[in-house]
Amino acid sequence: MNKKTKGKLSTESLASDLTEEQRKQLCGLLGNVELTLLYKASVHGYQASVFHQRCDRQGPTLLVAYNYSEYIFGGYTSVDYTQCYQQITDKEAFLFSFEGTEPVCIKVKSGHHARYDDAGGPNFGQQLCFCYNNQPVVHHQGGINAFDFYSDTLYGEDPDLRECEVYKVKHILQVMEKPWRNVLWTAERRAELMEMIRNYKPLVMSVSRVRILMIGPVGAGKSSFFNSINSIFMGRITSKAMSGSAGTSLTTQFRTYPVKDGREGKPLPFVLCDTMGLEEQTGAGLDIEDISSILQGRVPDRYKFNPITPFQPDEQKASRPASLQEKIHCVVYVINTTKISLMSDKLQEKLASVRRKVNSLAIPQMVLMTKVDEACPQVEKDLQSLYVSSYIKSKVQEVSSRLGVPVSCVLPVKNYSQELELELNCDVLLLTALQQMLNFADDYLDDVCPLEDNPK
Ligand SMILES: Nc1nc2c(ncn2[C@@H]2O[C@H](COP(=O)(O)OP(=O)(O)O)[C@@H](O)[C@H]2O)c(=O)[nH]1
Ligand SMILES: [Mg+2]
Repeated sequence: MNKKTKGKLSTESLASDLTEEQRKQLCGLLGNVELTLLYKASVHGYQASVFHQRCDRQGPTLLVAYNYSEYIFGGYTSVDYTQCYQQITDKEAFLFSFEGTEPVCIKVKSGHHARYDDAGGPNFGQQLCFCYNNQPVVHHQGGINAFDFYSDTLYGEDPDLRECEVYKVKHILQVMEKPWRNVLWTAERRAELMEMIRNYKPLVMSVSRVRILMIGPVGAGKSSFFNSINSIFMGRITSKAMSGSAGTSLTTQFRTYPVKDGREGKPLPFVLCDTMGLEEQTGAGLDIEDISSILQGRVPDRYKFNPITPFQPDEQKASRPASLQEKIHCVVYVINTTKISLMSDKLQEKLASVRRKVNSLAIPQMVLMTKVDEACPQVEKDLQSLYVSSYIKSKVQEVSSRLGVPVSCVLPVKNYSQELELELNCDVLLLTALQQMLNFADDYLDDVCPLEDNPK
């Protein structure tokens, strides 16, 4: 193990056992953070009392344990240790274990019983108890199932610890001098964007409304984006598309959502198409063949996908190509900002195969980077700090390189999720993203225009 440490990591002369690379990987799970070593069992001892002396009331902490089988594993809790003798609810808690070079993250299920906060050693879900009985061991016990994990994959079933460290996790904001994109956060700008969207006319006459397809993992915020756009034009918060944080795909149907310009208003010139989530496993969630059928306009609204067999087009209909109006004119990958670093190879591969398909049909594509509020505490406080946050910028660059979409085609947004009222800054970002989608759809129509009978 590399014993070299960086100044940032240690207080007093405490040296971390993490390599620089491992520290970076762990920070990737946490956002833009700084780690400060509070407790190191080989120096301070494995007694729970010492652990509490050093780690109580320190805010969010990350525990990193090392066993003799070369496993590095542990957990994160966003809630202080206080010895209150209560079950701790912590929706942000997770366990991790290094598999190869990258840590695998196991999120807490509901957040309930994420820890039991007593005078004993640190524990996660009372399932995984570190420094158990003041000894250099980790103890795995059944009972509460706050986390789903196996002790063999997490730590090779070797309970003897050679080290146990607890780090204080501090979220930091790096502000840039100049915003890297200019946004006018004004009511005039919002009105102007709404007006441009209202008056938008697809470049080809046979297309009355452009069709925008949203693709992404479950929980990324696809349904919420539709709800947010719908809310803006309705002038109040709406939730027509079912949204939620359930583990498996809530949306199982292919839904096409037109948006009206107000309650009695005319339909707006676009349709947002919401798919079920893109699950990582093959044979679950949306399949590449299903996506291909959607792109080519063969899947009807409310078609219920079968995760086992791909969409089977109606024989008669399949014999004639779908009209331009029915096809998808712009593809939007919806990606949760907080999950970019955690994107699995499988998901990345699946997205790459979707992108190849989309490319082959010459459909423009962009990325909607959602949940910027959850990714950066400063942005949560003030959305206007979005484009001075170097962390958000780094996430835009990361998603751009992972998905192979230019940085200029990555649009960060905050969807409405729990708000009761519309908020100007949210609206400006959401409308800017939608405006870009319409422009892209135009690029596509412009391309296919000579092939159509009906150019304007
Ligand atoms: N804080 C925050 N929550 C969001 C955002 N977008 C979506 N959510 C929440 O994330 C969860 C999943 O969103 P949903 O739209 O159902 O995802 P879908 O599976 O892609 O359709 C819901 O609880 C939403 O309220 C966002 O930008 N910020
Ligand atoms: Mg959905």
